[in-house]
Amino acid sequence: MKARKYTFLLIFSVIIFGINAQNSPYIKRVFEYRPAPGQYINELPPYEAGDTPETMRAKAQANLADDNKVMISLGGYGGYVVVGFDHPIVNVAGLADFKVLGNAFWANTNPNPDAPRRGGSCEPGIVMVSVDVNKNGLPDDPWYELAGSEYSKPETIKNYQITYYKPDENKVKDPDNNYTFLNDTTYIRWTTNGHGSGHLYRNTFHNQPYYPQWISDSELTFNGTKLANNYIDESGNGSYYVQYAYPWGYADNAPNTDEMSNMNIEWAVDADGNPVHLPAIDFVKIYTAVNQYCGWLGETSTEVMGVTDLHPDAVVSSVKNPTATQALLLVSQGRLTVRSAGEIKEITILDMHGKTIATSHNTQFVDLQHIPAGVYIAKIKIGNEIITRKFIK
Ligand SMILES: [Ca+2]
Ligand SMILES: [Ca+2]
Ligand SMILES: [Ca+2]
Repeated sequence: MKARKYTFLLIFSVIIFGINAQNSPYIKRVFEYRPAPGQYINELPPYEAGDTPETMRAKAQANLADDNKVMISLGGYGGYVVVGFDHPIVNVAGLADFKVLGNAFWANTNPNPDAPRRGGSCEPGIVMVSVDVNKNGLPDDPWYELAGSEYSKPETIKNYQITYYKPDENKVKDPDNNYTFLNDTTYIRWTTNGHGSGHLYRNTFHNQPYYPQWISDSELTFNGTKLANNYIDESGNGSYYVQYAYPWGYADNAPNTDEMSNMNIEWAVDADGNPVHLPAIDFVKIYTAVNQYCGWLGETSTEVMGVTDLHPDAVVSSVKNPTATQALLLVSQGRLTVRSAGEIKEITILDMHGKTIATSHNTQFVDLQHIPAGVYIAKIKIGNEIITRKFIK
């Protein structure tokens, strides 16, 4: 009798522990930090003699993990960082799932009333997601791009490839004699797969080497989707550049307080551009999405300060593909989401006394903001069937 009681207590405490165990909304691990050359490289985070890809990875992790929010720079086009969490980020239907923190800001005044979008310092990065399919804890599985607002635009280049060549830091400088801020216009040469070539310039504000010094390779190659340039020289004389935000789906493209910096796993597409449904993701990769140079501002580089799960306590239902008469229930951010392959005609929420406290028609969502925390019953009419589920708010 006593043994049974202890067994019960043990199980009970395991359940309580399970309920109390909280997922961290923040990055836990940086798996790889491989920036392209840039004016902030070797400084954000700082390179010191003897550093290796592993020690620089650890520095990037120290900056981004938990709530540290210390910036790293990804450099010019293609430079990237790969991060992971202490739990899978759930793809909640109809809601953004995570936020990428950068250092974008809006200009104080709109310099161009005719501009189609808000502008300031917007340095868009492509965001990719991946699932730990082989369950080894490492990001060695297929990647899916979050198709942001520019994904299908004709000016967006897919499968862009760029190679940067390590410069001789003691080379003879080639200054721009008409623009005093650029003191070497042939500093770091780059070539692409049929989309032109050029140089990443050196400017007078940053005197350290721009090529990542911990990487011994004499060439650095990156691949991905390239967005069109997003800057306008509003002054016309190289003194005032504004980088305009793309509408949605890019890192470091809008202030962290703005919903535009939120990402939705529902935007994921495969390499052929087909939408993929991912119930949850384990890894996020961010890379600089433009190859542009803005005079004294230097090359455009995506910066990252963190990634935050917007609903760390959301759970993936064990039912992977609900049939017409099955439904997945998810409660997050004050709303109930019902996922079903069938047509959801009505959702009625009852309290434990059987009293109706909310209803919705012809939608998968029910707003629960006004309902106190507790246990409830959802009666869901799918087609001509009614199913009943219990849930906790
Ligand atoms: Ca979502
Ligand atoms: Ca893996
Ligand atoms: Ca930035």
